[in-house]
Amino acid sequence: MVLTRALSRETVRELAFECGFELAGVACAEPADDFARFQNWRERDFAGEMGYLTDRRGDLRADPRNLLPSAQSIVCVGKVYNTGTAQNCETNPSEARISRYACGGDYHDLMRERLEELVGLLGRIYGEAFESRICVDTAPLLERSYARLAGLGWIGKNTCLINQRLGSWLFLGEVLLSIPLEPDVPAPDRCGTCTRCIDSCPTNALVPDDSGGWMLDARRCLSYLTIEYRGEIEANLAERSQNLIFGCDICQEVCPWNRRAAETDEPAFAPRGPARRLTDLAEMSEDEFRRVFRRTPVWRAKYSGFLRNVALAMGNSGNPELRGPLERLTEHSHSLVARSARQALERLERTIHS
Ligand code: B12
Ligand code: SF4
Ligand code: SF4
Repeated sequence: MVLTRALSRETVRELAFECGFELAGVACAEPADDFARFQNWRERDFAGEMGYLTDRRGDLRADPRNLLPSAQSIVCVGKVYNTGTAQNCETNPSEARISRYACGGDYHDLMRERLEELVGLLGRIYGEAFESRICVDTAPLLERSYARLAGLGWIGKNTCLINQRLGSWLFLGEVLLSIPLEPDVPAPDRCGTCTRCIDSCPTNALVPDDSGGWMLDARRCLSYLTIEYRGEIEANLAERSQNLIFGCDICQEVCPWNRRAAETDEPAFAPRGPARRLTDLAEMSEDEFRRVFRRTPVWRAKYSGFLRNVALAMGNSGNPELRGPLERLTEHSHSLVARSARQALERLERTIHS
């Protein structure tokens, strides 16, 4: 491979830091061995109803050149999203918990803007014509796999990319480039004999794979159920969702590598949104939901999914004062919300009377 002298991977890293990323590295734009792992995961039906992973769009993940035929390198970046303000309502079951990544604005916009800036800087130094393609989350690319190959960290048993110095509260993004760059070396696995994430998962969603490692069965994962899943959540899983109304951080909260996790003061990630009392959230109209959560990650759950989650959290609260507001939700015009509220009310009555 002919390497461009002016654009070394060290230069790329420095430029990425200038653009506000805490991590950067380079991987080859070639198929990754991990695609076999991805296939196996799909075959075991672990993707649930995430059609974009099981249909043709999923197949595109076999080779990054499906996204940019001229790609030779992938610049992978990591951006810390942990604002250090883990919600103090974790122990109050009548208040909602929203996972850390979703407490601020929509990260896709910020990551894309910064990656565009990076492409501009790379262009100025490279000085010749080249092609590029930016990916953040939604493109059919195995982001964690390439981040691992680019040396950003290892894949923990909780399936997250963990960096030894910064922890795992990281967003990932990539730029595919038609420029050849020397690749980085993957970081070693540092989970060792620890199994804290597996032991702490409330729904046992982390399951053994076929090679002595671990996989996430999304159908059991509270992150999938509260964000991506559009139907009624089964009672035996819903009763374990505590007060989590959007996403789940448990398998990262317990990880020793997050004990001294890096923090960010990026204004776009600063926590915002309304009070977290479940009773207040249960009364939100569709218009209010739009006003508060549009352009934040929570928007993805849609109004009906959001209220479904709020109803389930009320059912798990054990608080008799939530009976009235929950009864009102059983009459909701969205049938998903009404059905979920009925399930939650049954649970609440059971816990109050036991
Ligand atoms: C679908 C999806 C989900 C699904 C399924 C997650 C899963 N673990 O499969 C759900 C909705 C559950 C989810 C949840 C979350 N997600 Co998500 N999600 C994705 C998405 C769109 C695709 C992931 C995918 O292909 N899954 C299928 C499995 C098989 O792939 P994988 O987990 O990526 O694993 C690959 C590699 O890691 C590798 N691998 C896995 N295990 C091992 C082990 C070894 C030893 C080796 C060598 C390799 C290896 O092989 C796999 C196949 O390539 C990516 C964005 C993207 N385009 O990649 C974001 C992404 C993975 N999610 C992200 C985030 C932040 C989250 C949440 C933290 C959000 C939250 N708080 O609720 C949780 C974390 C839950 C968890 N423990 O994974 C970040 C990950 C950041 C990080 N540090 O790892 C991503 C990269 C988005 C982004 N651009 O920042 N997510
Ligand atoms: S995100 Fe929550 S439910 Fe999903 S694997 Fe981690 S601990 Fe389990
Ligand atoms: S909790 Fe332990 S096993 Fe799980 S990802 Fe962290 S170090 Fe690895």
